Amino acid sequence: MRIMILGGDGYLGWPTAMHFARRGHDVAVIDNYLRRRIARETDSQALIEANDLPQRCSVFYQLTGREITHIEGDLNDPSVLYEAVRAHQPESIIHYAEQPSAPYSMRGFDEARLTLNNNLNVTFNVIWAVKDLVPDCHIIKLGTMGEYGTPNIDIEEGWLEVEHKGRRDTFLYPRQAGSLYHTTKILDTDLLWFYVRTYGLRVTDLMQGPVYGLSTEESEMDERLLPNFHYDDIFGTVVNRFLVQAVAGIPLTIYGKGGQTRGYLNLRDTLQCVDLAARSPVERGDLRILNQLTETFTVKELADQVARVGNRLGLEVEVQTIPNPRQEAEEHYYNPKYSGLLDLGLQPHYLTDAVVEDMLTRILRYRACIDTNRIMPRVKWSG
Ligand code: USQ
Repeated sequence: MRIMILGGDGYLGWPTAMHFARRGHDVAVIDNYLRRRIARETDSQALIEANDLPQRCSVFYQLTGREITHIEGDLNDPSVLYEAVRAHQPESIIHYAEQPSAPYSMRGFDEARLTLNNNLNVTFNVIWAVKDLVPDCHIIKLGTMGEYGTPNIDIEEGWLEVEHKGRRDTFLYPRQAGSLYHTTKILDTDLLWFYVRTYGLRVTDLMQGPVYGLSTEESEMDERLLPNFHYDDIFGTVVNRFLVQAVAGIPLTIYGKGGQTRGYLNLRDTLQCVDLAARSPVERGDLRILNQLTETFTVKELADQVARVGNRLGLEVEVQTIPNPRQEAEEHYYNPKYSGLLDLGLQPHYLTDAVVEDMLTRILRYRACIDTNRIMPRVKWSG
């Protein structure tokens, strides 16, 4: 398959590129290093900062003999995307090219505007490039479970059948996000759905929960292939943050009551999910929405597990509750359906104590690089 990965420098983008290239697919990645720039600007650099794409592609080639084409370019500029699509003629486009941080999107006017413009423009450009140049191409878009928010009813997989005054119809499941970043993903879904209906595009929109993990099958080959791994308050997701806090001897930062429940998955399972989606393209005119998670936890359950395993390793881990910088429900109903990817064949890697121990052990090697100024939340939703 000819695959283009937009946002190929990212935490998910680079492992995805290696995954497909190693399996013999023809892979091109595009990135403008936006995340690296805003990480520098907000003093939120990764614990393990990956080399740039040309260097990593070269290491990967030396080890596997497989080439990954890399393009540095800003996908806000339609000509960059059109040129790349013309040259590569992708059968699948995996679209990760968005500003991915909820806290960054809530930091102020400039950050909110950048998030809104970047995320919507890139999705819009992808839609048009596919429609004009490769209308059969399957767009696989990374959405987020955060699009649904935390409703007091079960979360269905993308769609809800509604009965109203004796009549029935099916609509996109109601969405109500908790940050501007998550809201841009809702708007992406609406744009995609409009253009799927209008132009008959093929789209899979993956509603992903927070991801954790440091390594994948391919990154095990060489440390220089590791994805960038964030633990800061801006780009670090909660499990990765707790692991680093445990190693650094900082009490784990539960925001508020800690009853916030989310659907989590291992980085290795993100690759499986995207692979399964790519190998089962939808028909023209279909928008398939899949909830991408393997298990649910409260934040407090996660903290307790990391503390328990960390203490077994002799780390003396404490757990603290700090005022919640976000506006979100801290105790709520949460029952998402997520059978679509399991039906396609997903074999989950669950967050067992052994997995936590393995991640803690890996992070211990980088203990000296942890900057403790990047732990406490620096962005408040209330401004
Ligand atoms: N949290 C804490 N303590 C921390 C960090 C986070 O209690 O130190 C809490 C948050 O308040 C939230 C939950 O943990 O309730 C998850 O936070 P997160 O930072 O791991 O995830 P979030 O900001 O929601 O965003 C992440 C990714 C995003 C993805 C999303 C999926 O950065 O790209 O879309 O997870 S979801 O959360 O399901 O919307």
